[in-house]
Parts: sequence; structure tokens; C-alpha cells
Amino acid sequence: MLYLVAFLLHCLPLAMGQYDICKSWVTTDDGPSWEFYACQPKAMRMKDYVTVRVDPAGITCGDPPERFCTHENPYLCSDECDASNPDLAHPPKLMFDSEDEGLATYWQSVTWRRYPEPLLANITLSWNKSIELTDDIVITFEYGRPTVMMLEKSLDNGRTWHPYQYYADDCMEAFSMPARRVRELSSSSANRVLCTEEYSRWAGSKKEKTVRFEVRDRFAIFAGPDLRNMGNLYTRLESAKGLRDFFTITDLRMRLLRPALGGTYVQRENLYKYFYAVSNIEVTGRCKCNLHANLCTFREGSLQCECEHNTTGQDCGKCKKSFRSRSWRAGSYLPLPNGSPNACAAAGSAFGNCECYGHSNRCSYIDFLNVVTCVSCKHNTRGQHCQHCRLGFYRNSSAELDDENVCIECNCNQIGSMHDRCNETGYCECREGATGPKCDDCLPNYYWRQGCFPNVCDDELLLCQNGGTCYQNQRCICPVGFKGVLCQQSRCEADKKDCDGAHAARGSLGTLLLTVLALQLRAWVDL
Ligand SMILES: *[C@@H]1O[C@H](CO)[C@@H](O)[C@H](O)[C@H]1NC(C)=O
Ligand SMILES: *[C@@H]1O[C@H](CO)[C@@H](O)[C@H](O)[C@H]1NC(C)=O
Ligand SMILES: *[C@@H]1O[C@H](CO)[C@@H](O)[C@H](O)[C@H]1NC(C)=O
Ligand SMILES: *[C@@H]1O[C@H](CO)[C@@H](O)[C@H](O)[C@H]1NC(C)=O
Ligand SMILES: *[C@@H]1O[C@H](CO)[C@@H](O)[C@H](O)[C@H]1NC(C)=O
Ligand SMILES: [Ca+2]
Repeated sequence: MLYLVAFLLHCLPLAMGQYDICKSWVTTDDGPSWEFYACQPKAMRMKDYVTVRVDPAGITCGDPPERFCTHENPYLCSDECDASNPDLAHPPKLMFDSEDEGLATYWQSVTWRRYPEPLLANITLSWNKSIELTDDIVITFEYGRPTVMMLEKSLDNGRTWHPYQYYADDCMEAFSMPARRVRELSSSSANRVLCTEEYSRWAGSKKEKTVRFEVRDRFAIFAGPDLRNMGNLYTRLESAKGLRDFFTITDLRMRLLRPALGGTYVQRENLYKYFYAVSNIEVTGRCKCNLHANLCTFREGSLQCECEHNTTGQDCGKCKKSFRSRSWRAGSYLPLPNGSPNACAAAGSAFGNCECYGHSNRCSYIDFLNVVTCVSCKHNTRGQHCQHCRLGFYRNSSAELDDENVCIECNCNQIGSMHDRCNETGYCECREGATGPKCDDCLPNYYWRQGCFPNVCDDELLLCQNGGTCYQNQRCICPVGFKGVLCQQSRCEADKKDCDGAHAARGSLGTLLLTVLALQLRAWVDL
């Protein structure tokens, strides 16, 4: 009880004390046993686990050493940045140290001496782990906040990026977006990406130093202004499409696009007072463990969920081996207050010993065969244990039997192949002349035209005669006066008018008849 009180006190500010245990030992009428619950790790200061990258190269000040001024005192330029002197250097790691000594330590960029070329910098934070934000992201700028910047996020370790929020002193001018406030959002637009002017205006460098990404204000749309109704938030996170992903990140990127100006114009005669200086980046969140873990530890350079419910993986995203009798599912916040663990079940626990490799969650007993078999195998599998691939699919040899990608479509070319089945290595059975794993190529001496056909002509054996040219192995284009598949035949054998006497004399009875016929036809047309 004491523990509980202490715990509640500790967590009240965020009211996030729910879902903190994965299981408990309970006594029931059948004796003591484990009871399982949906669970998630506590929120942490994520800056302690981040790796940072600052772009472009050479954007950090001090190499070569450089003097800079401040907006307050633009003509007293006594400050110096020198990367080779630890007391005067401003490396990126100073964005993540603790600031409790009073004096701010900060990363600083070079000054805007290349004006009017833009002063651009990217600060990329990577966790190599999916994280669910639980509080605002707060970025602290010394010497003024940027007048234009953008926040981007990635959900796939930096492979793809999406805008998260735009910041400008004039959103219309900078991004062609109307300025909006998160507080104006409604429950249907809680995951909208917007442009805000709240954090970009000049307010004197001493006063307003922070730029926020407002997580709490978005939570408040569902949980009320002081986040008391977390149940409603969890219900929404469970049901509203895309809402949970909106607060999930693996990486963050700040794109600094224009520094503080300290006024309306850039003073070209004193460019040493324009630069970026970031003293702190606070990111509060929890490891995403799919509600299957309440601990997340830093091991081998990355955060890892300590998975329960017989799940495994960095995010507890799959079932442990031999606990795959049904498909993996994330735990659920619902029903309130303890949620559903949706634990992985041991093979053999459901129905005799019916393993379905996670492709079915239903078994059925077939009376007259006296067997238990999986029902409705998914992922293109079939068989008593969903252990085979459906016709038209073949086994992915690099995937385990319980992998969702275990069966790959044969993809046989419809025209080139006999049918849409393939052998164990994905080879289709080809019609005559076709070849290739999918039968979408032709053998040598065949050409493709709605299937493979033997070459009519080529440059080796089936040469076009009498100066004809071979068109795509399909036919000979004959010069005037010749015809036939290989232009081997003179037209005078068909039409007397084109012929000299010598040729006509050698004409056979057949061609003679044809000639007569043609002449008659012409006479008839002329009429
Ligand atoms: C910052 O990152 C964006 C991609 O998110 C890229 O297009 C841009 O070139 C980068 N800027 C710098 C200065 O590296
Ligand atoms: C990212 O995390 C995974 C899983 O813990 C690990 O295998 C991998 O080496 C990590 N990658 C980096 C770049 O740290
Ligand atoms: C996980 O498997 C173990 C046996 O290894 C079992 O004792 C435990 O109850 C299982 N947990 C869940 C949540 O099913
Ligand atoms: C085969 O399975 C592996 C492992 O799951 C997967 O990475 C790969 O994409 C699969 N191959 C195909 C062609 O689907
Ligand atoms: C599948 O067919 C291809 C082409 O006929 C053949 O090379 C391969 O050995 C076959 N694989 C199996 C497992 O039969
Ligand atoms: Ca600092």
C-alpha cells in the first residue's frame, strides 16, 4: 500500500500510473496462479539514450575559431568559439548534458557570414527504437529562436521522413500555410501537422527561449486540460486510426532554416550576431513495447523492451518460439482499467497439439478423421498446421515457418507459363519457347509477342533474301519485286506485268493460272 501511494505521488503529474505491471500472482478458487495485464514502461528522459548527427559538415562553429556577437550587444563581440579549446568549444553533445549548474552549455553553429546564402542546419536524433512520446518536446535556444524551422520525424529508423510541425514568424510567407495553434485542434484533427507562429517571434533572447512540440495539448483534447481523464485518451489511442503512430517516433530531425534576426531585417554589416545555439533538447517518452513489457533497458547501445507475455523482439513485436499457436497481437488498453494482455500462447495449449505457426487462431476437430486441424490459415498457407503454401505460392526458404512472409506468390507470366503454380524454388512451368523463372523471357531463336514464337528471320540462318531486312525477328521487309516469308520469291511469278519475258517463260502452270486470275480481277476492278 505504501508503495502504491508513493507510486501514485510519483506519477500524478502525468497521471500515467496505469498499465505499470504485466502480471501478478493471485489466489483464486483453483489455487494461486499468474494473472496477466497489458503493461508499458515508464516514461523516461529520452535524451540520455540518443545519438545525434548535425549536418552539413562544418556547420558547428570553432573550426576555424570564430568571433560572434549577440543581439543585445551587437558591437561588443567578445565571445569566441574555438573547437580546439574545451572551454570555448560548442559540440553537439552539449545539447544533451544536464543543465543544473545554472550556466547553459550549448551547441553552436557558424555565423551567417555567407549571407544571403541561407544558413541551414539539420540536427538529427536517432534512438534505433520506437518511442511513444508522453510529454512535450522542448528545444531550448540560447541567443534567440530560429525565425524559420521545421520538425520532422521518422518511424522506420530514418528510412522515410514526415513533417511533424512547422515553425515560422510568418507561416504564410515561409511555408504557405496558415498559422494555427495546437489548442485550436479538435478530436478529429488531433494528429494534424500544422504551422505555428508561437515560438518564432523575437521576444528578447533572455525571455522566451523554448520551441515546443505540444504533446500534452494534444493529449488534453481527449484527457481534459489537466490530463485527468487518461482513460478516454487510452480509449482513443486504441481506436482512432493513426493517432498512436502520430506520437510514435524512432528519429527526430530539426531543420533550422533561418536564425533569429533580433529585428525585422538582417544587418549585413554585422553578420556575426546571426547563428543557432541549442542548449537543450528534452524528449520525454517511453519505449514502445506493444503493451507487452513494463521495463525497457539500454543494452548493446540500444533500448530494448524486456518482453513479457511470451513475446520477444526489440518492441515485443512477435511471439517467442514455441508460443506461436496463435498470431501475435499487441496488448490493448481496453477494457479499462487493466487492458488485455493478448499474450502469446504455448503451442499445444489450445487443442491437443495443434500448432498453426501463427497463421490461424482457430483449430477444429474433424470427427471422422480423428484429427485436429487449423482453420482458415492466413498468409497464403494451407494444411493441417498451416505448414504448406497455397497453390500459386512457394516457400520462402529464408523465412521461418511462422513468418508472415513464408509464402511468396509464384507470379508466373500468364501467357508464357502453363499454369500459375511453381516449384519449391519459385520456377514456373513454361510453354514452348518461353523461359526464365517466371516464363516471361524467350529462348534463343524465339521472339516475344503475346507469348514466344519461333523466329521467322534472323542474322544467321534464317536470312532474308534478295536484299530484304529482318524486322524484330518477326518478318522480312521485302524490296519491291520480291515476296515470301524470306523474300525468296520474285513477284513476277505472281504478276506478269512486273516481269521480263525470261521470268514469265519459266512460270509454272500454277502461277500462270494465278496470273490469269489476277488479270481478270484487275479488269473487273477497272470497270
Ligand atoms: C536536411 O535534411 C533534409 C531531409 O530531411 C535534406 O533535404 C536537406 O538537404 C538537409 N539539409 C542539410 C543542410 O543537410
Ligand atoms: C539497432 O537495434 C538492433 C536491435 O537491438 C540492433 O541489432 C542493431 O545493431 C542496432 N543498430 C544500431 C545502428 O545501433
Ligand atoms: C509464458 O510461458 C511460460 C512457460 O515458459 C508460462 O509459465 C507463462 O505462464 C507464460 N506466460 C503467458 C503470459 O502466457
Ligand atoms: C523472405 O523472408 C525474409 C525473412 O522474413 C524476408 O526478409 C524476405 O523479404 C522474404 N522474401 C520475399 C521475396 O518475400
Ligand atoms: C525448379 O525448377 C528449376 C527450373 O526447372 C530447377 O532448376 C530447379 O532445380 C527446380 N527446383 C526444385 C526444388 O525442384
Ligand atoms: Ca546543455
